[in-house]
Amino acid sequence: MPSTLYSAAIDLGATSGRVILGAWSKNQLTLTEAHRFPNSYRELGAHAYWELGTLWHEVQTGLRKAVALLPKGAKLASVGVDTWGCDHVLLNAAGRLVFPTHAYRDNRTQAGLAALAARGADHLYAATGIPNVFYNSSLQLAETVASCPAITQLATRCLFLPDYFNFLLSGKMENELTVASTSQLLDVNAPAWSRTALEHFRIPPAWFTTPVLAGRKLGPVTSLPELADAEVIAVPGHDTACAYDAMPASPEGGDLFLSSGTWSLVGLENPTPLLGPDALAARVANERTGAGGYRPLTNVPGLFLLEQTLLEFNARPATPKAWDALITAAEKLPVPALLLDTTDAAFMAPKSMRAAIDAQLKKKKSPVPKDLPAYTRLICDSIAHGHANAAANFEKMTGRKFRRILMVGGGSKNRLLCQATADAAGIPVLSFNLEGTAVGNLASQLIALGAVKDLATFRRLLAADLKQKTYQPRA
Ligand code: LFR
Repeated sequence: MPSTLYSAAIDLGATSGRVILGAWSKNQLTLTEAHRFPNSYRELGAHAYWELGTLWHEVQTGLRKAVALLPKGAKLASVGVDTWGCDHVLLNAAGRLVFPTHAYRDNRTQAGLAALAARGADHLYAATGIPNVFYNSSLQLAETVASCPAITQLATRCLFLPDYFNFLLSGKMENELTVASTSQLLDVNAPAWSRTALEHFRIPPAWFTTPVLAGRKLGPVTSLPELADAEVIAVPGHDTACAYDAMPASPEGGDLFLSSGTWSLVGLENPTPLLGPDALAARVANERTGAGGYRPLTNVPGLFLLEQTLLEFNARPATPKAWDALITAAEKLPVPALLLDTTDAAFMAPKSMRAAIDAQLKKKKSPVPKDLPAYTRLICDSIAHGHANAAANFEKMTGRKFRRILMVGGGSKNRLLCQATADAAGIPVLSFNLEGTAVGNLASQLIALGAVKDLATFRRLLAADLKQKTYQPRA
């Protein structure tokens, strides 16, 4: 093994993507951002779609830039891909796309969701450990089959987005476990597909193969000649699984995990799933870890609210200094008398987030914020309240008292949100200055390459030189 091992993490988020070069030397990981690019879905007619051609172009650009960053004579050992959950492609045996790729915020699943609510679908929760949520792949695929029945003849495979990028890179089609577990189609008790769910949603079982655990080597990169020596490794394909892997949690289990981006994923690691009426009521999603364990979490609406609101202000911050000024101004404002119900369906994909927020406040006869700092304050406090609720539910369900909340992701840089979370939850928040998803992605590659023994070892080594900031709860 060379003294420095180079791997690239391709990390695609719903609002931005990046390719990060990781250098592993003397048990230390150094990250260099090779490429960063915006991402968004586009509307066509009444629906919302991802532009996969653009994403693939950016991935290739990023990988070429990563190779250009290597010291003379060095080679990229491996690449891995993680993305947001739930979204997928349908392919034929030749790997041709046979259906456009909808974005999970498309409202095409609303009717299916209402039908599930009307019939009561607890048996689906018992089977899959995933609550009924509008973005689940189950509802999306059911809508695809219902609106386009010929698809069952055309498609032979369903790949989730990380699986599809792995396929574009390596030519191998595999379903990886962590992203498969976001679908509501996986058996909660096995690394296998759920007959109950597939039958319920009328989805052809032949579209899936038994999910592989993270770390599976898929073979060399076949689509970019300059990367022919690099191995494609199926890392935890779900970005949230990668973010959780990157958290230096104490092995005793006293930590709650919070990955804060467009969504806030509040949860824990557990050897078994959390099921039953309390878990269902708290919308606990029993997603899987790369190694096959469980990370029960609640998906709390996150910084999408702020990102979308900012788009409506010309005065939105463009530099770190301007961001700091906005947060400082928001911090000086009093705690809002009334917080937002961030789970309002009107906030999921509004034409105008500001108008949606104002409408909810007006309905409650509460004044609307007067400027951007006031919106920022209201949104951050409301998201933090969602974090605290989720934390309280997990304490009730597990009978455990959590000592700390570990936080990674874009929100960990937002001190207003970190402090508000500590205040609302009543326990310290430790925020890490860390590209969590990319780090978890790279960790899986390093373990697969034999450079690191296992995840516990990686976390221990990572924690040794990690910068962190602690926010103590205030009364
Ligand atoms: C975060 C995330 C969440 C998932 C949501 C939709 O990026 O992956 O975990 O619930 O996106 O897929």
